[in-house]
Amino acid sequence: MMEKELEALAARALERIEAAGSPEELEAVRIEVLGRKGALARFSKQLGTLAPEERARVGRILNSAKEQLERSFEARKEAFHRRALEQRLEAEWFDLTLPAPGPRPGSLHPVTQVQREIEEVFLSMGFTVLSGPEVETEYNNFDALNIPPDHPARDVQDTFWVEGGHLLRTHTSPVQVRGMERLGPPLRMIAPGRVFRNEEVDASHEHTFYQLEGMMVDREVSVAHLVYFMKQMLSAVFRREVSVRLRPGYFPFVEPGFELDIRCLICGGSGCAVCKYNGWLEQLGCGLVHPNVLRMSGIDPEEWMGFAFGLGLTRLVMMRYAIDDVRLFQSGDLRFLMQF
Ligand code: FA5
Repeated sequence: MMEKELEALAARALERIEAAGSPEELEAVRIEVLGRKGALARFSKQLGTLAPEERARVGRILNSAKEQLERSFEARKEAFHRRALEQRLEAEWFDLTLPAPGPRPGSLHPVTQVQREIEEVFLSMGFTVLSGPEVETEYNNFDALNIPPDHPARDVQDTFWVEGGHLLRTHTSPVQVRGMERLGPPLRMIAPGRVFRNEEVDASHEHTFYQLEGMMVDREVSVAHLVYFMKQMLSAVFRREVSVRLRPGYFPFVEPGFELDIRCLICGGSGCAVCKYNGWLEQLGCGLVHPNVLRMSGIDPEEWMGFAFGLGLTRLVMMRYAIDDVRLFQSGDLRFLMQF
């Protein structure tokens, strides 16, 4: 009687082990049949009610059923394990013989990239690229540029002074002075570089930023030349024809002096947040070189004339890539830098 039940139970359990679709299902069957409170355990408890010789016989049957079930349970479990491993190997396959990807190549800083583009444009038009030191003399930064000693630009608030009367250049214009003295007239030069001002830092003002200076000295130089070269440069940077306008602007080293604006590239001139709703964006200071400046560098203003400009390179890069915070440039933040 018990024997038959046992055989039926073992047969059913075997079927369920074979049919289990997942390790979880399999485990549920195991607990139900082989667990401490499972079906087989209940049978062993009943063994006590049998006569001694019956007990021994049914006991043997019970043990062999238990062993058989345990074996098929282990086999099934092993099969699940193997299948999972195979799936993982399939999914995570990789070719050991492929060369390693290596470190991600770096890229040039966006200011350097735009600087180099502008250098290419001017080199192709016969200009020389010059550089000057970041620690300058007061003479080159101010006096030789016709900036009188009482001019507000010399104010301690704007200038970082260095021991011995030197200073961190506040603009790239002192390279004009170096250029005139080194090259002599006629000359065409540009000078990109880092400049420093003792200013309160905010989204559009840095204490350290980049400018790009330019100068041309020849026998006949007019504002038309100036506008032509500015349009060449700005059209190259923005990769389209740009409209420019001149407004009067005061810089002691040029006469007449101008602020040059371009028609807003975002709204095309109709007014938007970027151009503060006036349709134009300020780009640079420029003008015809003041006769005093030529004279101080040993060039006769009766014979020669020139134009000069000073571009806020950092601001230009901001406009080109629609970057709204100048502080990002020197943040060293790779999330920013990796975009270029
Ligand atoms: C000058 O520095 C003149 N040397 C430019 C010049 C050269 C005029 C030759 C005429 C002939 P200004 O101080 O305006 O001018 O600065 C030029 C540009 O530098 C500004 O238009 C602006 O784009 C940028 N600039 C000025 N201050 C900051 C700052 N704190 N942070 C970022 N950019 C600045």
